Amino acid sequence: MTVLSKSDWNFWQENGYVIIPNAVPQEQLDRTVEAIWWFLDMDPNDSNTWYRYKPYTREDRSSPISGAGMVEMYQHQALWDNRQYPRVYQAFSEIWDDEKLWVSLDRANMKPPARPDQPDWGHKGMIHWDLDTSRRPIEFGVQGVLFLTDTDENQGGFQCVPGFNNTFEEWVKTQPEDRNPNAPDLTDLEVKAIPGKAGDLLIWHRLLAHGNGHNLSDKPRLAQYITMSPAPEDADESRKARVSAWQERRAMHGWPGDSRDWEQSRLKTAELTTLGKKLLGVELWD
Ligand SMILES: O=C(O)CCC(=O)C(=O)O
Repeated sequence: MTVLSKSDWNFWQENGYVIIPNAVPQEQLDRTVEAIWWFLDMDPNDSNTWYRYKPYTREDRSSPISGAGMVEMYQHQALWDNRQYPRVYQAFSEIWDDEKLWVSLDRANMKPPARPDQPDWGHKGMIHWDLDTSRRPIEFGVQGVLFLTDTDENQGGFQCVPGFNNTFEEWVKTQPEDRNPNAPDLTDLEVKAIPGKAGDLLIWHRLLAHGNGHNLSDKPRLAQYITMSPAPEDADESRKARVSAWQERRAMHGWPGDSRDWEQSRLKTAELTTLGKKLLGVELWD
């Protein structure tokens, strides 16, 4: 039984993203939400605590959260349970038509509602690519986000220019030489907020310009980023780096990370299933 239906594939082709409902069970979503509040030392029932940190900046990394809501938590058991959940894996293996995958060691998101008395938290949203679109070839790749709670259109969640991955090469011919290769000029492009239900896994094509929006609701936006890609062969150095990040409960090199080291000092290393071990790389696929 496949996870993606014929109509999912048609939707994917047309829009550059697809939503897999009920990707993980509700108990796992609950545990992940709880883990985020724990990590941020915030009370889900007291909205005043949601603004307790200033967002981190390039110069000052002392906070565990960015203005766009990036939560610097990477190795919690709850995050791993979602990464190693078979339905999540199956969705990515169908998209790639490959069973030997590695999972990203990515973080979570908590974007609190914009509030006039909290000017540091008015992030209006962004649209970008996580690749340099001036380089060729642009290889196929995907990114993904798991909705941890129901998320309305105005709640600061995932947004994109649907189908833009299909029209990109034509569009780029109309752009100036010195355009920003990491973010499109949005003139004539239509950004759409994509609402979803708790447990939806949204997978998007990496050439789809995307980001998250302005949270104009009264609820926080909560999500976990998960993607997978074919496990590289002869990649012993990356394998070692991934295994150490998991064992030591920290971000991979190059990610902002948590200067408080909460995961390192307060958590045990996450337990992995056989699938989880292969997705990390501590066990080989063959
Ligand atoms: O928060 C989101 O849903 C989008 C995140 C994003 O832009 C990214 O992971 O590159």
